[in-house]
Amino acid sequence: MRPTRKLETADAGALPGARLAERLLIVEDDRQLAGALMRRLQSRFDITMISDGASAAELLTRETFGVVLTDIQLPRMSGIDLLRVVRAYDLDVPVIVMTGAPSMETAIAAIELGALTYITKPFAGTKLEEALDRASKLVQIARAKRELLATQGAGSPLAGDRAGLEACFARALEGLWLAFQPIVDARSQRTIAYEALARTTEPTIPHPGAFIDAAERLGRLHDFGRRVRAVAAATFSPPERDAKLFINLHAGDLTDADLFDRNAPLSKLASRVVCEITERAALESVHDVRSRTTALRALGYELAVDDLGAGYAGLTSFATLEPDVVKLDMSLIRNIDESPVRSRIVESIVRLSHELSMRIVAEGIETDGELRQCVAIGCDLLQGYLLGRPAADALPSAARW
Ligand code: G
Ligand code: MN
Repeated sequence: MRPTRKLETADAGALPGARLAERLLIVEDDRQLAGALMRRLQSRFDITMISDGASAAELLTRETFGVVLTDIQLPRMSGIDLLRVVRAYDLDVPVIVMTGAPSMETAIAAIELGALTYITKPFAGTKLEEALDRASKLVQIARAKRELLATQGAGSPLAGDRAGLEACFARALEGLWLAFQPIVDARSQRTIAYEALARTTEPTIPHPGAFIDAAERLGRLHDFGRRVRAVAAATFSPPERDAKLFINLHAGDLTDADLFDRNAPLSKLASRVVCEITERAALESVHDVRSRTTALRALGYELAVDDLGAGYAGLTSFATLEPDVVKLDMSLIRNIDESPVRSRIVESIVRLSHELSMRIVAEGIETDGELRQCVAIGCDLLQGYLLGRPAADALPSAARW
């Protein structure tokens, strides 16, 4: 039976949208600026002022605010880490990040973590007021939308409805299963590995992205990762007995002790497993990535960089992971046979990777032309619908060329 939906936290439920939107939390350690912000905004907002990140994080897990305005450089916890906490607990409060020292990395991190806007100090003209205005309108729209959805009953979990999201997530974990997609050796044309892809019987979580999104919002990434690894260890039984297993790790999984536990179910298969770590996630957020990847290698795992070329231009994942395998994002592969420019770029990535003793997987191959071009360019391993769709039972690819 579907549990009845309940709006989050008692105080939020009791506040009408307009009043909640007025509750502003300012996190600023510079006293002068804090005072100036207070004077400037107190006629329009019900302001709570906090001077360090950790106290603000703690407060946010207990109380609901309409808008959060935070500095980046703060004592005890940075504004970016605070944003992480906000995303884990309160699901849709708009956060405005302000800084006196803008840098590309913090701006990117802030946007990735869903900051509403990023403003630089000193605040010229009415920029600050405009950002706050926009934020409080968004809160009101979010609440109205939530109410509307609640009157409709079913549907996907509501953004701010933690209880509903928790219930969906629990069912999704319960119904988690893995599809396996063949990865084919370009020379022998044999299936030599399978990538495990998370699926669930829970209808409100339609794809892996939504699954991870829910896990992140609920602060339960580790539970998701553990379940994936346990199910992988229990259900991976390919027809080729020595086939390898490629498994997707989230950057956050690197902080889970279970991953490094010798007695964890997947650890026993480690020498057959390649851990894919996506280029999309910010590895910078993980403390001490180097020693963690070293520990994974010590257990017998190999490492792959996943989704290479999917929009992220940095070299951090390459430099820090020193991967054994590089997986080219399918956006690079799409119509590669019709694009000499893309072919040349991919070819040089392949060549450089080979010089570093890394194997290359071309992902997302859908057509004969793409397949032929990937082989011609020197990709070692091939994956995509043309070679085999993800399936509940690990099935070898039937494709020959
Ligand atoms: O991020 P990652 O590379 O792990 O994601 C793989 C996703 O791509 C899976 O959800 C899988 O179902 C999908 N996929 C696998 N092969 C193909 C393909 O040939 N074409 C498309 N469009 N998607 C694919
Ligand atoms: Mn992958």
